[in-house]
Amino acid sequence: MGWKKGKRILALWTALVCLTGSLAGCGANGMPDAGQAAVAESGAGTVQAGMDSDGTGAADTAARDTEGAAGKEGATEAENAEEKESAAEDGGSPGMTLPPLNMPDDKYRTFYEVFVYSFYDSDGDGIGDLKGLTQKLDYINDGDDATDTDLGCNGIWLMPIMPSTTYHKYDVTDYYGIDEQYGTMEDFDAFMAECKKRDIHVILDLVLNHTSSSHPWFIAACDYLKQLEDGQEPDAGACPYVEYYNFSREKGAGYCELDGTWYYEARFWSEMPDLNLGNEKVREEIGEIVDFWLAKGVDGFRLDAAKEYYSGTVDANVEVLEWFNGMVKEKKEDAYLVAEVWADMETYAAYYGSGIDSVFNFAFADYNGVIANAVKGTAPASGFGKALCECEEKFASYNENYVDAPFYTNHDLSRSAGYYAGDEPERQVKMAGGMNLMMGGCAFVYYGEELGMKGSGKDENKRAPMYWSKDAAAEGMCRGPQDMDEVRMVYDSLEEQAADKASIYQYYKDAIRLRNTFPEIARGKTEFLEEKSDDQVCVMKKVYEGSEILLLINVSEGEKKVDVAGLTLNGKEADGNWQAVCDWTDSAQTGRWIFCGRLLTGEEQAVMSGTEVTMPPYSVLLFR
Ligand SMILES: [Ca+2]
Ligand SMILES: [Ca+2]
Ligand SMILES: [Ca+2]
Repeated sequence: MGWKKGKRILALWTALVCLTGSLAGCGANGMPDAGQAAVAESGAGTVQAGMDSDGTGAADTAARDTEGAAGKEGATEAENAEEKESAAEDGGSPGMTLPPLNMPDDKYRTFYEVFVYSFYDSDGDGIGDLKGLTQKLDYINDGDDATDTDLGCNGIWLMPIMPSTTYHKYDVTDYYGIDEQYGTMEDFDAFMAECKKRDIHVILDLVLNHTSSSHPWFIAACDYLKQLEDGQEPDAGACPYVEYYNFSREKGAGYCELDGTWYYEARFWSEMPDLNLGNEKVREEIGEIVDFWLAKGVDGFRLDAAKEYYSGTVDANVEVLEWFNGMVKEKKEDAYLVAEVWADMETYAAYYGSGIDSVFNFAFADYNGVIANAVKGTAPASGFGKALCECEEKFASYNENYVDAPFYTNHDLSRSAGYYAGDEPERQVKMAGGMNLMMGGCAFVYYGEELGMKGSGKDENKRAPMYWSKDAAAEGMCRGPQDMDEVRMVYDSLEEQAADKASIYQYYKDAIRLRNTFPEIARGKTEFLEEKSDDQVCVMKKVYEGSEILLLINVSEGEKKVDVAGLTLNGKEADGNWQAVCDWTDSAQTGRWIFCGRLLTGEEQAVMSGTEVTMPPYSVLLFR
């Protein structure tokens, strides 16, 4: 091959790279990797790894020439070297030339749940802090769409950061401060400023069901009650704080003893007295707390334990949320609110009646949720699509503006690396994370899940130090909660996983990348295609503003074939003419189905032959 021809091919190759967003063999970003294609026949023949099979179009020409020039078998060493050089010129390293992201500025984000205590320690005391988190923001999102060295999350849920007596900080002693273990208010302001630069939205964990028993309100109330004469009734005029909590002379369910005479409601722990959320003064206090943090620039709140506002009384809880939602939205119209209601789906769906944006979708989480059951094979894969449709219908019946809040694990649940006991647990861990991130709504990823961290049993174990490095003495490593058992990791630390294209970490990045590229994934209405689904395969469409995306999900350890004949996508009937190498921003004009994304858990590639799609084990394929 002559030098000139080589240059021409390189130019085409570069164009192709721009179109696909991936380089030969790297397969990053969840996009089909044209460079790995081994076969590309004309007409509607067999297509591997998403090669364009049609005989026309620039992308196709590029694909052909690429195969000739840079394909693994035909290329000389010199040509391959030249290709690498070109890639380096192009973006610095393979995989750096990315297709455009498409992220409408709305509430359908991908949040990263951070336990500051265990994330990154900036001052060497072993406890994570806000400065440390700020230093690691580029890990979560560097604010540059052109790079893929970050996770791609565009939201952070901060577990409680206010002054508290415990390591977990769910017992607040001051709603207007920063716990000194985590730093100062200046640190928080600096953190917020860096988040704004990166368009990372921040929501605070707001604990309204209870305060700490060391909160000045509770101390004042108790001091007042203790000095009352025998039989004397408390007077809120003398001490308003007696009405901030639920005091009683009777020891009701969920009550703790204060002294020989008085009891107080404390559902979780004696040192977490429940607030009386029906009290007007308490509501005024909460309004001021909201003002304070909104002025700090936070984008919303995660509402802890909303089910216990009035334990056992859904209507009363919904009323509290309705008040809170209205109050917050009056102050900040586009604030984002998500409530924790740890209950069954029928129950938490009803909380959408409050008008709140989101309620965590517990049904899909945990070792026995919809996702894990499908991945373990203890429930049919089709159950995933069915459950999604069921939720969408149910939530919308309460509030048509609901935003689902899918998550897979959180700080109260065992980490997912322990869920799977099969032969290929790593593939299952990836698969389940991928399914979580293919769900509609505002998705939440618990820190460390993207590394497959371990942790189960007592709560402390679920909140182990972020696994930056296998060296516990490495810079920034936290020591974890004091009562944590030794948590043995089964998968590598970030250091190794960042360098391994097949790691859980890369898989999560690819999944988030797909989410940030195709708005249909988070925002589309699910159309479950039951006739194409079975116990191991779930086929569904997502439809958003008239644009459709097709998801094929194989949760089995074996290959699965799906014939898409009879299906229509964006007005195009499946006809076996596939397009993989494309500019999807203009896909409506191509007249062909586009293989536009995939999440693979192993070496096996997708193969399209006619209208039949062969899905690799534990894979997600996307078409548009
Ligand atoms: Ca520290
Ligand atoms: Ca980036
Ligand atoms: Ca309560």
